Amino acid sequence: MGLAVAQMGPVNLADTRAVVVKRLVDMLREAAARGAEFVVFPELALTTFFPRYWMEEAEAVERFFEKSMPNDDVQPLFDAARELSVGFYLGYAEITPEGRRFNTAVLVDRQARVIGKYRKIHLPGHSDHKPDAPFQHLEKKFFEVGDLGFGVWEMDETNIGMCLCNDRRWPETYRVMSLQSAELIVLGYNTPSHNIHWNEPVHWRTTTHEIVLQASAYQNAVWVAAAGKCGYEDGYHMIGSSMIVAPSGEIVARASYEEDEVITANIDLELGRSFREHVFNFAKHRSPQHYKLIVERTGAGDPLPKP
Ligand code: CDT
Repeated sequence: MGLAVAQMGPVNLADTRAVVVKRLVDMLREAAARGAEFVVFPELALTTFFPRYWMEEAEAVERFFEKSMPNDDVQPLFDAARELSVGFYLGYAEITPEGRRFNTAVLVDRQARVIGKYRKIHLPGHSDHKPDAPFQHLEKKFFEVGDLGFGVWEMDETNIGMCLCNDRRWPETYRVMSLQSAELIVLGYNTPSHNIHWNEPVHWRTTTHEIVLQASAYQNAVWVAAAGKCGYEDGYHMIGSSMIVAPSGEIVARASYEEDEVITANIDLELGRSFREHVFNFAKHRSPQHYKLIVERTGAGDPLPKP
């Protein structure tokens, strides 16, 4: 499978949807020219990472949310995908007809049909105003926890699962999808280089990103493709390091810059099968009777009584 990750440099508050979508179309064309059949774009790809700003919900909806997908602004991307016969994953802020708000991604096939939707489950940050923080992380204010679960869709005989940003740090995310026979897990992210919640060394933001993608690809025998939006958005820095990781846990392609950049790999889906048939033969080796706490407890508690 020809796979591309289209990393985005900054999207500033002043950038219009038209300008942003043109950048996405340019990268889709470059990816197709390099043999890609599927392109992964970032989380909230159409706008700046607006949860960093304190504002009322109504203002956020007006400026940053999409009422439908596709819509007139995004249609050029869907048209290019159909013309080039390239599928894609795209993250955006969704408002439903009932007024519910989600951090969403869609899976679009090579005929430009939306065949899957994912709504982000692990929402980081806070919902209150933190005037002393250098910026906000208001995903818990602007979005509801996703209500669609972690799905897997078959596209051109490949089983593709989706998640978004902070989801990638949680092992359950991948395992729920690998138990549905996912072969490729795709995700977009916006990771601020500074963690406003504690004094996390800046370089850990990138190393932890790498570690979770590599370990999760290996432990679940899947390919993982992660596309970031990065660089300085109106002065606020986010990490780059978009990448494609093999089921061996090895990074096979990685972005070098903090700007729009297409990386590609010809991925061998059979490689995942080898891991699934041997070390991670789930049917043969898993012992779910010993994993009950994972669904019974949310937070950590006391050790279990000893048998
Ligand atoms: N967008 C997103 O989910 N970002 C988080 C930052 C968490 S720090 C509050 C991430 O995990 O990259």
